[in-house]
Amino acid sequence: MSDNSNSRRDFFRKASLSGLAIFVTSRFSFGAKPSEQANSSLKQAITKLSEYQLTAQSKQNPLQYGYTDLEPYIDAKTMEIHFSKHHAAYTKNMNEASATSDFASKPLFQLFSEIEKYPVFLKNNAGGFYNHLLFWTIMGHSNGQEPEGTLLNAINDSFGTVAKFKETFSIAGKKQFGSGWAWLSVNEQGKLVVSSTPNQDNPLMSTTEVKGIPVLALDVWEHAYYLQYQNRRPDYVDSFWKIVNWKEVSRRYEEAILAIKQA
Ligand code: MN3
Repeated sequence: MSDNSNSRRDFFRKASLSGLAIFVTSRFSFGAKPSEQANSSLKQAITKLSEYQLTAQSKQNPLQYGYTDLEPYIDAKTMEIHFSKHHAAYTKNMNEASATSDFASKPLFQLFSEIEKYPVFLKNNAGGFYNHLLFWTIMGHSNGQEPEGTLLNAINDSFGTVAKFKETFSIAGKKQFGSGWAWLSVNEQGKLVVSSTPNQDNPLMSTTEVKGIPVLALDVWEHAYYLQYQNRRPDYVDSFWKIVNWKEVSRRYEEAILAIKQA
């Protein structure tokens, strides 16, 4: 018998003597609760993503298209203000709030996964930084693209049809009360799920109910549509489908699925 099993046996004997046997045995028999296992596998999966290199000191990535390229669905002035003022401000605030902190060099996704430990100011601005960074990449000039390949299969699997998925996602965006976001994410079981969050929260945050790796996002803050659509948020949400960059959503989906399989 190895030293290891001797010490294990010794541990159980001592635990039993001290009246802890039932507690110890039940811990070993049942292990972590399913929800704890799910959260820890998601925490593992996010470390495999290319965006895990982002920190609270990261900067805006340049837009991969011009301010006019999303017209007529999103007007150039809205894009300009949204990118160069709103997103720039979240980025600057996050950079400044973390500059002299011990979490400046920690991965942003790690901060999100334990966001309750940090000030709300950081949560709001780091969320604003990341959510917009993702948002810009999943849009592009309209070219009549639709989901295809493994992403299409996954959408059909979770929602029945692409039309039903779009309806579910659109409702999430239209019904989000006040400022917030609609999301399509890959959850810890590798399934696609739709959700919405308030403010600059996102599905990577420990405080968010529906957790996952986001692959598609829609900003439903008024600053995202008010110049062109005023109070008509539903029209803005419906227009969004004309400018989704499904190639990038697919890339993000494949990466998320691989990360979850490796976790
Ligand atoms: Mn915004």
